[in-house]
Amino acid sequence: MGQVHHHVLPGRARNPNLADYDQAVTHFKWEDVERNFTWYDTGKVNMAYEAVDRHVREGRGEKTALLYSDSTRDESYTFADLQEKSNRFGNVLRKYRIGKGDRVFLFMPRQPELYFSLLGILKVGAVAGPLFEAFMETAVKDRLEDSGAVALVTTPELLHRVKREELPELRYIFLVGGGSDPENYVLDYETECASASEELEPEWLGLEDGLIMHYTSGSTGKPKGVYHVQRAMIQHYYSGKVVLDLLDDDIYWCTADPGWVTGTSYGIFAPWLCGVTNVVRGGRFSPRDWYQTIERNKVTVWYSAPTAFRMLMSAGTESLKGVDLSSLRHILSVGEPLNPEVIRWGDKVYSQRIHDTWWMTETGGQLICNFPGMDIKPGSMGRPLPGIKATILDDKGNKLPPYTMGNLAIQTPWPSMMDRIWNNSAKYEEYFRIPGWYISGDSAYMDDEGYFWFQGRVDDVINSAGERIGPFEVESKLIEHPAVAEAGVIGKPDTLRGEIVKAFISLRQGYIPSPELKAEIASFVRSGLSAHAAPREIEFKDKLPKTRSGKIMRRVLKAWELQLPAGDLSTIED
Ligand code: 6R9
Repeated sequence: MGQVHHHVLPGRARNPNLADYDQAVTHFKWEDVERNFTWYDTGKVNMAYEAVDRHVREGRGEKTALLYSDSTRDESYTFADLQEKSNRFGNVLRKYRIGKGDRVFLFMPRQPELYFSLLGILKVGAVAGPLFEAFMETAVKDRLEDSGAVALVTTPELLHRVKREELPELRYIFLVGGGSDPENYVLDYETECASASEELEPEWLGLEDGLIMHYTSGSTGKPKGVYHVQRAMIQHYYSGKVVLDLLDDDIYWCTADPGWVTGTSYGIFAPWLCGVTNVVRGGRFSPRDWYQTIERNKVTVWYSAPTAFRMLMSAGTESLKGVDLSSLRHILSVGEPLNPEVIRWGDKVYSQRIHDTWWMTETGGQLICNFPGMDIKPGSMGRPLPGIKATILDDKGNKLPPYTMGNLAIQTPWPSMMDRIWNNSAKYEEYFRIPGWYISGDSAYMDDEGYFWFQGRVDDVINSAGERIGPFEVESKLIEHPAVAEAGVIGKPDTLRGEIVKAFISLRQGYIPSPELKAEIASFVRSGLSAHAAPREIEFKDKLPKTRSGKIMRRVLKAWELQLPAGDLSTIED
């Protein structure tokens, strides 16, 4: 482990910024990045202005900003179009007195209106909260309630999952795709936008004013609202340049949904701050469809995830027949460990390296990466971005030597670091319990050349197909089922998805274990919470291992599953 593989393929990186990594690190100053923004001179800050309006003002209004397609739509929008559409929705929000600091959520599938309305929200200084369309009732309610969202943009198909009567702070709903119920403050998005002005002066903000909230899972408690501020744009822009390697004529495709942080930081902000053409493909994953998306749009830079690459790999050469992928010059991955096997497969089928990047919802942007042009060690997440200091700490905060596994920690602060956990300062402070450091929750080691190697999570968070799943949220839903007395949820290793959700369940009296009951319980979670959180495997047990204080010991469940020794059982109940 740890040695450079010297058969590195010729890179097709075009951005010289990091040609000499050590030089770049030595001379790096965030202030040099800040000079690229208009607010550096004017003092007027607004992410949507920098990502859209400034391109229009600087003569790039007719450049294609968004190439959208799904099975029924095929549309293209310029930066000037984005400006007009987002101004209109911004004016709609102002008409209803929604503005600076208000939380406005989005709950809809990927489609152009999601992007227009998100930008409109930012234009008026409100904080955007994108929710993944697969969320069901409970997941939607928990997030809208905790954030105190005052308005929601959604579609008629998803509206029934929004429990209005339980959400007193939610005043307005904007429906994309028809329908309205003005008495109940359900308004038609199109009609409202059509009658609004296309001129709008953005709300001028400070770097510490709100930008976006993403709910994400930890090992305990409900999902946490990770709150980011305008300052994050410095990191989005910089990593767009040096990690995504974006240049003017690139056609960029990030496959992530804006419901996850990758779909906003790198599906919206980074590409548009860098002024490049951004491809969005709606609908479901299929290998053929994805390759055709690359071919049709002549995608040059492609950002995806290990599970997707593994699915493409297992689809075999059949899916590649007759498609021309020669436009691709830079491929990146995030979300889970990128297996060396996948990298070697990528070498063959794409004739280039897939570049792994490491970061989290909380970090707001990429921190440890394989940069274009650098020697890649398959299996390593890469090296810290210039401006970022990463290290490995023990639990007391002592730095550990190379090749020793410990807590992956980042020196604070950096521009896109989360500003707070909404409504939960105790949770926020847990990340910063060692002064001067952010403790990621991942374990890793560093080799003697400063490359970082991911080892796992230190907590019980499950990573299935790149999606972060909190066992607590799933357990809470499970015990709402009448048959379930107790439930403990773990991640079980899986070759395709990295991990799958596995639930151990003890049944209430009178219920008899059966395959049908398993299926029913799984579908209860699927329809109440979301498909990705539903257990793919259920095992019934007479009793679950618990501490004397009554906490289910997931660590013991995991040991059962992996047939490992269960470790210290001194706190177990009996
Ligand atoms: C951006 C995003 C964060 C967690 C993180 C880690 C895992 C992300 C990874 C990786 C191994 C990588 N993770 N990138 N593990 N190698 N390159 O994914 O955010 O959804 O918050 O997940 O994902 O465990 O802590 P998020």
